[in-house]
Amino acid sequence: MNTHCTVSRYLLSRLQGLGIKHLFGVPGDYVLNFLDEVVASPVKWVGTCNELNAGYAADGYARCNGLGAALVTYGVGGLSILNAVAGAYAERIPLIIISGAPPTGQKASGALVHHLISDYYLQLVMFKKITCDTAVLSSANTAPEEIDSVIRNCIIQKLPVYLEIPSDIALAPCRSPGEMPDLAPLPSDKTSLAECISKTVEMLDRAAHPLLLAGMELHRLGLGNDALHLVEATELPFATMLSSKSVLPELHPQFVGIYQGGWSREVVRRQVEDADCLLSLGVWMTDLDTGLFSENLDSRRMVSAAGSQVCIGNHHYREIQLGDFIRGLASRVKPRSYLISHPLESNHLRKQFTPEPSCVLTAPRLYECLDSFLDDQMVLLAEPGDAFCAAPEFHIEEAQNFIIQPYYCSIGFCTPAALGVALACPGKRPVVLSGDGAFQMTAQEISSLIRERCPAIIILINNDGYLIERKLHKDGPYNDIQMWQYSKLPGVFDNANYSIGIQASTEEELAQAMQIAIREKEKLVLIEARLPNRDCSAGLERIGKAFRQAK
Ligand SMILES: Cc1ncc(C[n+]2csc(CCOP(=O)(O)OP(=O)(O)O)c2C)c(N)n1
Ligand SMILES: [Mg+2]
Repeated sequence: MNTHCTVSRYLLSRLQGLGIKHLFGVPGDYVLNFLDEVVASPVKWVGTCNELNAGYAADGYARCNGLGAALVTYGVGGLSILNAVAGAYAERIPLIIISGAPPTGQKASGALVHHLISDYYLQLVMFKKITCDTAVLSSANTAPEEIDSVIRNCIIQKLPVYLEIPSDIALAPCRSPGEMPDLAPLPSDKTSLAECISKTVEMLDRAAHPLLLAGMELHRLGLGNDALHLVEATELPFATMLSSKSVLPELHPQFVGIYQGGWSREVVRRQVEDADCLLSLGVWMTDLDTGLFSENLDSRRMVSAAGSQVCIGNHHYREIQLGDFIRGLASRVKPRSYLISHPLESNHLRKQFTPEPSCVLTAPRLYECLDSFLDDQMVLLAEPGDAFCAAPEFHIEEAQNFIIQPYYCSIGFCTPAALGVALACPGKRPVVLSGDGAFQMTAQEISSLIRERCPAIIILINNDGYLIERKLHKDGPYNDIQMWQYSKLPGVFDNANYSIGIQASTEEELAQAMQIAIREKEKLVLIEARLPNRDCSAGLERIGKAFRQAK
């Protein structure tokens, strides 16, 4: 046995090998042994203000880097990160969650140690529900295999995993890491694959108005380029959904728009629903992606590939990996040489924003202004709330440049996630579009953004409370929140001059503030956009109406 290797070093070496350069978290006595090894390794420790934020930061990191990791202490830390891990599980984001734990001797004797909830298994049981694999490293002999197996599942299944390391095991000597575990994706069933590709090719070649609907799994499985190759090779027009926004470029001439069932723009809804062959790739028909299930799609004219199966009419082909299906189709479908299948109308050009002199800011103008400033070096993160409802209107050209939690929808995600985004893609600038309510959940993570010199732009939509909730239901006092002096916050968290806070109440002030943000490339800039009269986007008005009617 190589005495220089320990369980901690083994794990850190694997993290490094998988492209993890940053580890987010909060210390505690059960993880200090491991943390000493972290700071001695090339993996950079990034402390956050709390564990929930560490989880969100690791999630943002994983959305850009392909994998993220967070470290917490037992009980108090482990339970604080649960909501972030649940979000990653719901949305298929691969995260490695490492928790320290009391030493094995104490566990064996059942000692009543601090941070214990009721027994030594409760935290593990909770994590089992929201991860695809777990391991409690109870012996240095078995730890390497257990670490490799858990990591392998994380990467292959694209889901969070949980590793618990008792504090004594962290320093226990173990064998040195050998070859990386085999991370090859699961194979498809060859016969079924060939059959469903042939059937799909037949349907597409026969169709006069086919269309490709690109879904969230393309994002999660990193299949954007394969899907782009397919649409370009075949000249198929395509639509995306809010959850898959920008997985295919939005300035592409074949882009039809964002499909949201009955909430779609009419021209988009018609083109998707009237397609005589709809190739649906990686789509999850969630309530918010389908306008509260108001989609009107005829399954007889559809091919749906998602969740490792392809459905054509009543026929289900199982064990089909989406990537294999898309690449197989691209090599077989005939290109369409006529423009009839192209979008009916183009709405894809970014408009210039010219502020009206002395004009009070409104929500639609705020979003127009922001859209005009976005560029390919920015990653837009949008919170649930009006930001989320306005999101379809932004023009995003690259898959990696738009991040939301479209399904789990936990408010407060974006500010800490921006920390992960900035560290995973140092060449890019995160732009957080957040409501005041969402921002209040995790605002303190601005301090970590400043400490790490992440030049995020935070656009704070100050519409005086939980506006989306006011619109979905009759209003009540529970939607009121304390008014903060938001633009002063960067100063509070900053002990040097790495940040700027600006307030904007008119179109001119906003345009000026955006110009400052662009100019001050190295600084964190928070722009508090004050919207009087609880003004909102057309998208939120529509969604509010749909929710109230559905009651
Ligand atoms: C963690 C969490 N708690 C509660 C909710 C329910 N929720 C969804 S949106 C929202 C209000 C958002 O308010 P704000 O951020 O100000 O956005 P606005 O609608 O005002 O634009 C709440 C409380 C949630 N999604 N996530
Ligand atoms: Mg609000």
